[in-house]
Amino acid sequence: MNRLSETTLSTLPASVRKPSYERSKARVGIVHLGLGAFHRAHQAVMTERVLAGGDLAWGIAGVSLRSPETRDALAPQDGLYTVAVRGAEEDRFEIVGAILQSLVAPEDPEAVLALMAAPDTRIVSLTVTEKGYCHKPATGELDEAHAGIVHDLAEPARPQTAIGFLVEALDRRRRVGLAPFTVLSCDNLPSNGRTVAKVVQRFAALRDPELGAFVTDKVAFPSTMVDRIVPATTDADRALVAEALGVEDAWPVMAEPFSQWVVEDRFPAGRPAWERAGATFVGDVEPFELMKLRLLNGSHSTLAYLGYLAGHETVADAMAAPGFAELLEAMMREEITPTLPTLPGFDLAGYRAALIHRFQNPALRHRTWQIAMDGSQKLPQRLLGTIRDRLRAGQSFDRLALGVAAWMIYATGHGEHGHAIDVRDPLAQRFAAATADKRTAEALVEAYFGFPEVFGADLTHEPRFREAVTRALAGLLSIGAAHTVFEVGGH
Ligand code: CS2
Repeated sequence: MNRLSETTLSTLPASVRKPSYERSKARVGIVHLGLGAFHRAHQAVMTERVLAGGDLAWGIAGVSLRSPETRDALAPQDGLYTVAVRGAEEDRFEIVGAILQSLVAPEDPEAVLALMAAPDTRIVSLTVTEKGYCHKPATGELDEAHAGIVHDLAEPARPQTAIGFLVEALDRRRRVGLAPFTVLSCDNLPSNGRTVAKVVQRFAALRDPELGAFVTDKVAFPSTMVDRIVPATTDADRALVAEALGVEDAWPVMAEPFSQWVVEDRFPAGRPAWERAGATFVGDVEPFELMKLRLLNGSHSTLAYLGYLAGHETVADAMAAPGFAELLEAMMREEITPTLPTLPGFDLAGYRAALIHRFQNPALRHRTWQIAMDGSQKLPQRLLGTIRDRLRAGQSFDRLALGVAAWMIYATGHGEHGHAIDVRDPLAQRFAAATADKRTAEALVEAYFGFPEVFGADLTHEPRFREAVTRALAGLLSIGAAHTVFEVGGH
């Protein structure tokens, strides 16, 4: 079978959407760090619409900070790839051409820096996941002991971390009198613009106080709320795409039909008209971010840990089991919604109902194990912030505590019947060591409270938190996740 490329585009079925602009005339205006599936199914698709609208100044150069796999898949395809939009009833396919170049940072950091420092580059965007910010999740401060940060401070011209790349490129622009690019975080972090600003400004100041002042005074870091469910691609997905397209795509991406992007409109160096692609530009993104992180991601993580422990491979499988949908619905409505700022005119009940529906999408096959990754980085903004607000208001949070308790069991590395779990988390080894000989709920909670970088100094000293999590954990340890959800879900 032929490979997807510029030359095989004309052989695709007429129903497949293809780039409608002259790709050879497009220029790189955006350098994107973190060339994963999410970026390719979200920002790149919105940018594709801008290019199709005739503004060819906003092509993307995608940078992988670690592995060459995506570049190796895309290069023989002239950068083209498929987005398979998988709905409950039908699939739609689109070929995206917005990624004009792909680079692998460890192979040639200089090439990445040169592109970031080029006059045409006006935005550097990021999807590097929570841990890519090298911050302390509980406080948002730069983790100055992080191995990558230590390296990048010692060798600024050959950075390894996204933070090191941003600061070195900004410094190069400053030295030649070029205006800085706008830094656009597209990760699921609270106030992601402010979070990245804080770590970048601190890193720059550690390198040189003048550079620190420049970054603080001159660089814009708009916040964004990003949303689209994009499971990791499997070989079965590749086969599905090959069958539908009649050509092979080494790395297509799978996505749900829903896509949302709310962006703070602060781009001193200019920006694409992403609103033409459905993005919403607002003065203050934070209420949207909080809503999405707490309702969607908070439920997603709860579902992932409980669902995994109960033996469900995918989100849709868990949603079909007794009690899960009811548990999430009640958790969102009773425990999370009252903590959210009001968004005038926004239909929160409709948003919650849509989330349940999205999680039920049977075509996506989103693995609970995938969402369970990096819990130590995700829990603070997904569940713990909400719990803090509930505590402050003197309100109960039993379902949120159940999510935290399920994570505590998951992160020990041992599932319900003693089977080993492949825990992916920067703190995985430390969690395993700290919980190794702990059998009771009390002992486990005590072990996890030794991680203030996750729980902060406050929650570990909060008796109501300890009590609620210990109770949830004791329940899970005695009757298991499936029964607990069945009972709590109100059956
Ligand atoms: C998920 C998110 O993997 C995860 O942790 O909760 O990636 C989720 O699918 C997206 O945030 C949806 O926008």
